[in-house]
Amino acid sequence: MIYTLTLNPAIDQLLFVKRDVKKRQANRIIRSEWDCGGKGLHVSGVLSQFSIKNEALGIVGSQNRAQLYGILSEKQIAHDFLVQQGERTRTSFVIISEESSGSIMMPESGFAISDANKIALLEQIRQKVTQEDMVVIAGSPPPEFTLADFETLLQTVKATGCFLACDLSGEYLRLAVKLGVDFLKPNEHEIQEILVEESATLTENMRELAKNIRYLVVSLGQHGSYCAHEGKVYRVIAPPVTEKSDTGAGDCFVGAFIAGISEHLPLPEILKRATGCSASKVMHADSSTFSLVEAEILKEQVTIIEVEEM
Ligand code: TA6
Repeated sequence: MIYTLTLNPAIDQLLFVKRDVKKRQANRIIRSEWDCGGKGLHVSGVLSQFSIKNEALGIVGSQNRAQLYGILSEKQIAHDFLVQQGERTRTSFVIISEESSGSIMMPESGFAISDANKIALLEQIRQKVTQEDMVVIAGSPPPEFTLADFETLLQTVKATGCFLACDLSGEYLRLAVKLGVDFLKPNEHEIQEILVEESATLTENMRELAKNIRYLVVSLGQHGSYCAHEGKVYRVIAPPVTEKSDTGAGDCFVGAFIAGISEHLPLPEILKRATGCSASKVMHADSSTFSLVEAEILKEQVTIIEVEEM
């Protein structure tokens, strides 16, 4: 089983505008849609599209639980959330302009998890997760979820002996590196937090970090990614696509990558599939839609080159 853990889920409110948002004028919303948000939920959505059994875990607020569950059932995402009474799962506003590509994402911070739910989450992990499972922890933790809380969480997951994948940033990313995990996917900015040797190149740094992280991917947006695994570093060049919204593209990559590992595919195939899926996602306006058919075609346009150090 693959469990995704989203400590701070969201409901994305997609706000479509005609032109790019500008100050001192009415930026009229021409339509608005809802989508699930929070990185672990998107990973779950991708796994479900690949028909890979998974369950989304995390903590949701009671107030808008029905709305979130409705979106999840449309996307066939199975879940076993803990519910915090009297709270509301945060909204993440995503502005998409018809005039230009890209999106503007503005997530609310979410509610603080109660001590009782922190304990219940650890208990749920101890009861559910076994050595054969994979756990994907993705997205920003909510307010007041301290680094010490996060360390307890990571140690609890690690104690099960499962495959642990993380998509984190800042001090949580640094902690994941320190404790050692099986998969990490910082982007080109987030990786700056964990460089071992600042004067060395990115790929030299990745080689060093990958001694402790089985699969280390650094995503470069439309330019593709680097991946370090078993002493080798690969440069992955993504196919050019017409971008509608980049929101959720990284999560789509992670979901497809984890799907590939769980199916024991060779690494070049995993990288091609994940890159094809995220390129397809970018062509769609919402936060989670991608097409398996488009991804199959785009996958064939992905180039992978092994990087040799000078
Ligand atoms: O990566 C896209 C996304 O999952 C959005 O759907 C949005 O809700 C946001 O990221 C949440 O990111 P955060 O880092 O705050 O967990």
